[in-house]
Order: sequence, then structure tokens, then C-alpha cells
Amino acid sequence: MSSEAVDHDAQVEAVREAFEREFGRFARFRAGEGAEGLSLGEAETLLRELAELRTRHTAKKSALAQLMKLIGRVPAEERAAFGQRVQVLNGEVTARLDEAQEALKAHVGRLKIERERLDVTLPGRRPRRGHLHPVTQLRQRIEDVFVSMGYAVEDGPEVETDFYNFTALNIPELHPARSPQDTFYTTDGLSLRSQTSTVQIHAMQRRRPPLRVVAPGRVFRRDTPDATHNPMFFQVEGLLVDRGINMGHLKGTLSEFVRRLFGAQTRTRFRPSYFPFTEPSMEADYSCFKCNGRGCRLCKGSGWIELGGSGMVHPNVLRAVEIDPEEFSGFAFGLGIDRMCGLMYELDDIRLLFENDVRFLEQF
Ligand code: 2NL
Repeated sequence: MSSEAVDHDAQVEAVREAFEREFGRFARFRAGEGAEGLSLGEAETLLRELAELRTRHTAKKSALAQLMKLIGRVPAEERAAFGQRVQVLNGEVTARLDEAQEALKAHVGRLKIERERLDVTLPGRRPRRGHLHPVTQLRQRIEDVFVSMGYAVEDGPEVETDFYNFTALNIPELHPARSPQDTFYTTDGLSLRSQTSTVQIHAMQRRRPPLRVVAPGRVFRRDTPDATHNPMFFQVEGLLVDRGINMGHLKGTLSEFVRRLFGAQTRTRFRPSYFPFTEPSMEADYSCFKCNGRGCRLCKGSGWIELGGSGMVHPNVLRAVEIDPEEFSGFAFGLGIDRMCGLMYELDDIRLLFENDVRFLEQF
């Protein structure tokens, strides 16, 4: 053996050692093992580093490539042995790189499949469905009853002029209802409607008699909020104008209304009252839906529950919308939806209906 041949062998060994030093941290990745427990990110980083390591140790300018080139230049008698050693080294390096790469790739593949796993047999997520507000539910039931009796449902603005809120309703100039103590005013003299009669006035102007309308909606009064008052509440008003209408029609209508809403056993009674916009005026009561008139806590022992105010439309109201009170007469009534809603659900505070707390509302 020549001294040159020893040098060549040493070179092969040096290249092997250099590879093994750097490859050391990848050595544990063998056929299908060693990568367990690596995260996707870790495994991908290792794959990238392994590819760089492969380039460094096997590409054109690598020490291994230099050895390959050297094969043709060693003396002919050493060439076969040297060539074989270099090829063996090359084979080993490539095999170890491939094996580690395969192990890491397989692990990355498994993690990606796991990440995208989808159980199509899993039950779907049920969407959380809400429902209408209890005041809206009751308003719609009330509307349905009147629609079935031939009434049209009307809507109108919540901000009104003096004419619609007061003057047309025969409310005198100095009536307390007009004072800013009772009614909300805007800076330019408009007011938030204090009853939905405003809608009825518009309806009479637009439709002309004979007419039947109900007007549900928000109304506003400057009350201090407590268990039974809120400065904003919901009302339904009804109005019928035709030839020959009398108190009998009004009593029949309200009696039928409460029977449709609370059942055929429901009775009514009427008491004289006063409103500027009706003459004569009366308050209507109906027999308690809970005790059927025997007297209970809900009806405060009386057996009766207040429905609302009503009466024959005042001739001045008809004149305000140019309807001849000699030719036409009508009746009107108004009731509070939220007050009725509070009674039906036995709420001890009406304000619960307006706090919009889902934990409360979802019970209805
Ligand atoms: C109540 C009382 C009432 C009316 C409203 C009315 C409307 C027109 C003409 C005449 Cl356009 N009257 N509405 C009549 C009587 C009573 O409401 O207790 N509301 C909660």
C-alpha cells in the first residue's frame, strides 16, 4: 500500500465522520419510527433541515462529490478499492438520508390526515332558535282576532304633530295631557304619540267611512317607571265608523274579543267613564281568566280584570277629519298590550318585558 492510498482512505473516513456528526440528530428517524410525538411544525422544520443537510453532503460541490471525482484520478491499482469505498459511503449516506426523510414525511402525512379528520356521522349542531317577544306574540293574537272580525291593521309614525296627538282628538288647548309633564316633546314642537289614536285619525283621513281599523304600537308618556308603569308601552286601539253604529255594537265587539282571546266563558261588564275623544265613554272589564270570576289574587278578589277604555267617537273628532257626525257614528277603544301580557304571565314587574334579558324572555 502506498502512502497515497492511506491518504485516500483517510479522506473517505473524514467525509463519513463529517456526515455522521451532522446527521446525528436525524439518526433516530428510522424506517417508520422515531418521529412519534413531533408536532407538525417540528417535523416540517426537521424535513427542511434534512433537505439542507442532504444538499451540503451530496450536491455537486460536497466533499462526497469531490471524492467521486477523485476516483478517476487515483492510481489505477488503487482505483477499484477506492472507488468501492466511495460508492459504499455514497450508498450509506443516501440511504440514511432517505430513511430519515421517509420517517419524517410519513409522520407529517399522518398528522395532516389527522388534522383534517372529519366524522360525518356526528350529529349536527342545532342552531339556537329564538322566538318572538311575548308582547309581540300577544299583539299578533290580538290582531288576528280583529282581522277575523273584518278590521285592517294600521301603522303610523311615533313622532306626531299637535293636531294628530291632541287637537283632532278633542283634547283642549290647556289639557294636562298636552303639558311637557305628561308628554315628550322634541325641540321643534313635535311630540312622541301618547296613544295610537293618532293612527286612527290618519286612517279616517285616508280611508273615509265606513271603516274598521286597529292600530297597535308603541306609545310614550312621561311616567316615572315602577312595577306597573313604563314611559314607553304598547297599546292597541280599535275604531269603527259607519252609519247607525251604537253602544250595542261596541259592547258586542269587546265581548266577542275577550271571548276569542280568553275563551267562550269570558263575561264583560261596562262602567261609565270619561275621555275627551269619546261620548259617552266607558271602561270595560272582563271576568278573570284565572278564576273565571270567582275571585283570586290575580283579579284582587273582585273576579274582574280591566280591559281598557272605550266609547262612542266624539262628534268633534269626526268633524276634525271632515266626517259628518249626522251621517256617521263610530266607536273606539284602547287597551294596553304589555299590561295584559304582564297579567297573563303573572309578572310582578312590567319592566321585565323591556329589559330584554334573554334569560327572562326565553321562558315565553
Ligand atoms: C285607554 C283608553 C281609548 C280611544 C282610546 C279613540 C280614538 C279615536 C277616537 C276616539 Cl280616533 N277614541 N280611542 C277611545 C277610548 C279609550 O283608550 O285606556 N287606553 C289604554
